[in-house]
Amino acid sequence: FCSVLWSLFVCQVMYKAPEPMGEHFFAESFDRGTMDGWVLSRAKKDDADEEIAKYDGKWAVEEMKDSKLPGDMGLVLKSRAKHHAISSLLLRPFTFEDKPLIVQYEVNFQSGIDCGGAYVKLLTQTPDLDLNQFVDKTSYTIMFGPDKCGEDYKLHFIFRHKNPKTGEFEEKHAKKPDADLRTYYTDKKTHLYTLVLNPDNSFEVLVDQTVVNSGNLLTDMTPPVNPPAEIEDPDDHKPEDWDERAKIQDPDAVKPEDWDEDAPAQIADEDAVKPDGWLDDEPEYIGDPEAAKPEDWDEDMDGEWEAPQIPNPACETAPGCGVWKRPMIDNPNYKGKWKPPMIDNPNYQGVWKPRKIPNPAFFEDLHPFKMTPFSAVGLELWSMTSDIFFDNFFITNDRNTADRWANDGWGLKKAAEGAAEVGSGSHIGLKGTEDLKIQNSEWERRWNVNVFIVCMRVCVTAQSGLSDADRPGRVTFTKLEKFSHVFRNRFNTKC
Ligand SMILES: [Ca+2]
Repeated sequence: FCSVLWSLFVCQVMYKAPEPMGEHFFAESFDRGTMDGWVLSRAKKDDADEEIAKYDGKWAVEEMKDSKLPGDMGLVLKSRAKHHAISSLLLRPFTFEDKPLIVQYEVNFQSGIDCGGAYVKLLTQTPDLDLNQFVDKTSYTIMFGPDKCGEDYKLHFIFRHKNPKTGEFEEKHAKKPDADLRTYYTDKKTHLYTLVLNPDNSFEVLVDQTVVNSGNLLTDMTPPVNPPAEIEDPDDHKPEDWDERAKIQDPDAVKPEDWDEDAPAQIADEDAVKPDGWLDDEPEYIGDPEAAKPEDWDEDMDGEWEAPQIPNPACETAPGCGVWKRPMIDNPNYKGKWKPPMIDNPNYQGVWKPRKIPNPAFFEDLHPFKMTPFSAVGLELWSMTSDIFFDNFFITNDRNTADRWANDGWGLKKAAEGAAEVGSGSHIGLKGTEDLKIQNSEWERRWNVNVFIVCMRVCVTAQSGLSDADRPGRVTFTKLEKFSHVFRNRFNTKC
């Protein structure tokens, strides 16, 4: 029993690196603790100031700052305000044929993220691809992943489409996800980013195995993969006599004879009567009788002194003072300037538009999934915040294989981080949130049970090792095995 307890204690810090199972083109857990297989760019950026032109940002393979899984290493972007570029060749180039592409990796913004990217580039297989010279201009087939600056939260999915007519490449951007992405950048938890491209041109972008964006390469990219079949003729110009006036003044209308254009808009109200008590002889304002001429007033210099004007106190109780005037009212006979009425223009030709002509640049590519093969995965990033943690890169053409890798890597990490606490998915406002919560709880439970089972096995191994030559030792093994079996059944787990 004591050894079981001891094993439990030891096993709480055990970690098992994920192993790729099934067909894959790239799998990297960094758990060997080295950057073997990764190439640091030694290039310089063309269009940058000298002091920041070099790709000299630092990378390290290390555990997360507050790792809950000792031994679980990742690739960490270590420098602020520097260009970083690192890449690694795939096991073999990925060619787009009749199977999907699934790209998956984890990001943890350990120190938050002010302004910086954490996206991957899948580098196009070209004869001159040199990972030592990986720069921003290096050809990529797909760019995918999070990017944030200020309050602009992005989750890129961009692919470079080859124009079948000209052979030139053009970036096609997926529409912005509807989901609120902020949590993924701010909660300092490890999030799993997955891109799924299918041979039928459909795509999905997932975070933590929940779809946040989806669509079709033919209909949901900007600019569209295929240009319009017709365009407006740039050589067509509006004729000078083109009549775009929908309404005109009636040329046959005549001003009625009784139309008086001179009648004023307002007239004095002849029905008005001067109110009783109106003081015709009292002015509205009088000189202030209490005012006195200042002693230093010089009539030669200042002119004749006059008392300042104040409202006439005699008017305070009267309806008015001074000359009474009739109030003005609207003139019922007012007509104003005569204008002919508007009628439909019999010569109206509509709003002019240039004529349509066949688009000389037109082409139709119905299989944009068949992108240019890629042979390396790279991170080419600038960030104002360091400590971006990357882990468990995986590229495959089999969804189940990707899910298994995710379960063994991100799933374990998620459970260990305690992120199963309903958390990360609960405020992203997505349909799958409940599923995610259940899944996370399941992970937490399975992780705990797995830890226990591993402990049991360690214990059993120790016991059987001690009793190789002693059959009673086998009895101990059987008891522990039985306990393990019962425990597994109690928790209804397959592990
Ligand atoms: Ca790892």
